[in-house]
Amino acid sequence: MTRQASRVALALLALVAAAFARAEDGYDLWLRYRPLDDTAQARYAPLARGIVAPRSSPTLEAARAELQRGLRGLLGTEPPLQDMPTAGAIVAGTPASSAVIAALRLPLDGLGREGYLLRSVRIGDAPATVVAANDDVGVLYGSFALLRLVQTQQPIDRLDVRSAPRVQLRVLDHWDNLDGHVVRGYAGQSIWDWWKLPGYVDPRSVDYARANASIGVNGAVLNNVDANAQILTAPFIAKVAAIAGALRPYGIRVYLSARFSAPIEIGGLKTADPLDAEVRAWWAAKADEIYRAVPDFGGFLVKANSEGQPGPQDYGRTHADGANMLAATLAPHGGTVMWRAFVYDQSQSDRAAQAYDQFKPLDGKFAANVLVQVKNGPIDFQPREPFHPLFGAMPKTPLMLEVQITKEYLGFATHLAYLGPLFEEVLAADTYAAGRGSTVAKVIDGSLHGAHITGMAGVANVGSDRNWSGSQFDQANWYAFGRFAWNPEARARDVAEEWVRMTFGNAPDLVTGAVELMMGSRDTVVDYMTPLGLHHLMGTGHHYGPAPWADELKRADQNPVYFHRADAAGLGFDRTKTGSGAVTRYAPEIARLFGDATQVPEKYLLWFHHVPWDRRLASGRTLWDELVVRYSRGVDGVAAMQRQWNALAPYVDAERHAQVAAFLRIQAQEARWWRDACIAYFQTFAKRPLPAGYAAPEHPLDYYEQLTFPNAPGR
Ligand code: BDP
Repeated sequence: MTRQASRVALALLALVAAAFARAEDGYDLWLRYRPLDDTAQARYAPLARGIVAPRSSPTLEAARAELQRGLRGLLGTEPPLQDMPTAGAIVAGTPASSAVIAALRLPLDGLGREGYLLRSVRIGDAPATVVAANDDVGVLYGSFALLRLVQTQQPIDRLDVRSAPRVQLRVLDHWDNLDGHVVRGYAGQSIWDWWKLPGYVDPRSVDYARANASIGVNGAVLNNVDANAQILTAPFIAKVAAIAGALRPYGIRVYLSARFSAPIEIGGLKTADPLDAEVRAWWAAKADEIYRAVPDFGGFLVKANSEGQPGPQDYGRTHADGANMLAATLAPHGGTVMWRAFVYDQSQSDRAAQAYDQFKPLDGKFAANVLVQVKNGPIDFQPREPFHPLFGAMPKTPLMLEVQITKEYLGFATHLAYLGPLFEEVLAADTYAAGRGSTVAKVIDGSLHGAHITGMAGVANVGSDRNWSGSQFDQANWYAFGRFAWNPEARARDVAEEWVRMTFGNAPDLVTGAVELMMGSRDTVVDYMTPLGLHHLMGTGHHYGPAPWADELKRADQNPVYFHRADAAGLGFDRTKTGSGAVTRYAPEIARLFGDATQVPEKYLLWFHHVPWDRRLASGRTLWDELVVRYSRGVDGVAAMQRQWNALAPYVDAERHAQVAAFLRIQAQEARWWRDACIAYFQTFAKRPLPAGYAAPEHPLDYYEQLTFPNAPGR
């Protein structure tokens, strides 16, 4: 080739690559619908022959549109709409909306409103694939499920899939302020453009709704738990109604975080006492006003008497008094109160026990439409926590699990940490509340204690970034939340595999490699941040990077030194009976296990025990040596993820590959920073040398102590 010809060829290649890359910026999430390879297209081709689907409601219309859009992308042919099915066609609908479905007399019992049936049938002589449900929203969920089978290249010729959600309220909590800032958000600004609403509804809301419907999320709390009462004023209610209108066809109800003192701030009352008649009347009128604008409004999320937020205790009332007052105003409209148990008071007692101590005595005192929303662990969304002791401890109260999808304590958007294993770990944890097998999953799906109302909430990681979640892999955490809320006994590995296939592709080496990378990622973060049960060592306020030395906050129980308790003797928080006693909040079987330093799983060792530096652990190494080994293992783990990711380059489009690779480089540097800062700090107590072969921290301790991050995002 001449010089010029090769230059032209290179330029052409670059153009092709650029076009490819532009198309893959992550906006499409797991709903990419890129063409399958020829063999797979041939296999699913019959689905493109036609769709028989009623369009008699916006939800059915959305289901039809999604099937056509998905199959057009995946198979290259858009299935035409038909009145009567041709061979191979898709038939979607409910018995009420579709005569064809009604005539098939399918077993839809037990699927509820949201469940669906996917089945291969014969209509006359012709084979067909049915997407059937009792209600339109079930048809929508079933349509996404059928597309997922094609996207992940599963067999569909003898289909018989019945699926219904095991949890009723599957809700994303947006910690979005009314000025567009997202608290603990690392993916840009809020997707709610309050300023332009209600006149302009960003079409992005519809893609947001599609993504949620595809994983079964059916609720969204639109505003931050540290709520601004303005959201309850008439202008904002109109804005909320506009958003609700965009989400409604996708089966999503909107909820609002309610500020407990709103009757004073926007109602002109002198008190917000929940037992005051005027206060009750104000809230009742407010609820009526909201329901006039949003007839299917979901209800209120409340953070009360927590971290400075107002609440019923300001008036000598209990959390139950507060929750029940709001519940009474919502009950006539079918709304729900999600009352958070994330509280810790001014007492000097162990923060890990305080929510339990405040809420356990209130079991049985909440109104029927109240859920108490409990974080996965007793402190605060740490990389690893044991399950919250309230799970299983309030048999007469529906408990809702709250997890954080946004990675406030796991390296923000740049660190790759797949949270599926974290969700699975808490849901599979055995509370022993009613003997062996009383898992958190069974508490929250209501099966353990017969709860009549069930829920799971995830603090959203969604923002205005083009890729929605701040990083490509953080999309997997949104996806996993939905899948676990639908089925709390899901497996993180299966969920990761689905997501990889839909998000990147089905090549076997790609799937294996990416799933391996994801499955180890959260443990890697735990290793380089908070191994062996350490927790809350993050920088004060912004929670970015290590600051185990931090001791400046007035409240002791917000300082890292409170949590790790390093001294000359050893490391860790003694929460045994002879220590803070927090371990006694668990069922006796668990309290015995966690309370025994020789039995407790090592991953929780320093959560429950103050352990001498020279104590031998399972590895035969001393605590100090093991600590150094774990921190170092975390750093090595990131290097391994970098190698794994590089090996996947042939399978991933250039733009997404490059962004993940760049983020992994940041993660590698910051893992080293975490390791070195923590080892340098803990060594001042342990006063022991590093084990042979382990590198000394790159800088002296004071270098790390002097770093400040006034502009860290998400505050
Ligand atoms: C903590 C966050 C804080 C939240 C709080 C909560 O740092 O911004 O307001 O949780 O859940 O993790 O209320």
